[in-house]
Amino acid sequence: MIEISESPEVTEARAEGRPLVALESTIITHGMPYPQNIETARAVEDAVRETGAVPATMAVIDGRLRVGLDGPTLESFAQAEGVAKLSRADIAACIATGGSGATTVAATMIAARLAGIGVFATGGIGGVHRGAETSFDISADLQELAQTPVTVVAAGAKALLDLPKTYEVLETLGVPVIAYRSDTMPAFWSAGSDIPAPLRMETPVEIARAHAVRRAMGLPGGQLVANPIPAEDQIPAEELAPLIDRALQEAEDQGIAAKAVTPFLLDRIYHLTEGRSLTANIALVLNNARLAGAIARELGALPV
Ligand code: PSU
Repeated sequence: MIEISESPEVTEARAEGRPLVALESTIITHGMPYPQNIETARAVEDAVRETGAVPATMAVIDGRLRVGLDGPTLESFAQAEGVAKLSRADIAACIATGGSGATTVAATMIAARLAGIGVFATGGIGGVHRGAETSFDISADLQELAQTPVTVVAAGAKALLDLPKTYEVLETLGVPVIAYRSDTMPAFWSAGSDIPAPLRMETPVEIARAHAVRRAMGLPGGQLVANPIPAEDQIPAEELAPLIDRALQEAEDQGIAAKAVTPFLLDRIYHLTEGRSLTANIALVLNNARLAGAIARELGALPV
């Protein structure tokens, strides 16, 4: 029913018992402009390899779930226009109809579970959009964290969202939110915020153990590891706030809705910060890839 094709690198890693880290593809097709998207995708894969783990970038291509993309496929994805953005609601339909698409956090978690991969690195998860009390726009990423047993390493939720409401929803859904070496929640492009961290951990092995204990207890769902952007790469929240407000106003004026909202806002903030948001986004994804690799290694070393 469902064909899963693994890259030779992923197959070899399995044969050698090496840890795997899942990576998403929507960040490539919808999150960053070309050519920075492909440069980042390659650099993120290399950052995972440097930890001794092996990257598995996920996508659906011609009705097949791809676990690990080769260089030419990654490049064609990075250059393609109008690629579908797949989430829980449409990934099965895409596979069934022989289609292609990039995987969001939610869809990558589903793919990782199918492939038996426990750790996944991205930039920032989706969450509760500002004004959700009238638009009802809440990312499917939050529900996925409640259901699918994958540890997601991100710089928190994207700061263009309503962060307090996003963390309220995660609490309601019973998702462990672990800030890495921080007492406050990171805010994507900024290292901290005034939101207290629900949980704090200091080492990859603690995070791996928490993943394993949830599995042993039969608790459904994953964990969110919120890894602050390195201080030297961050953009202060006060500086970003008026630019985020402006981008949100433009989205409203232009009637941008549903799946188009996040890519529109990221692109507008990129232009309004004259490219600095992208530089920060790249730095934080690389930072997350390194932490995810370390967690995957620890998870692989734990007794099953
Ligand atoms: N991280 C980034 N940039 C991105 C994303 C994550 O640094 O573009 C993507 C992920 O695929 C995430 C999606 O699932 O943004 C959120 O989209 P939405 O708000 O429409 O659920």
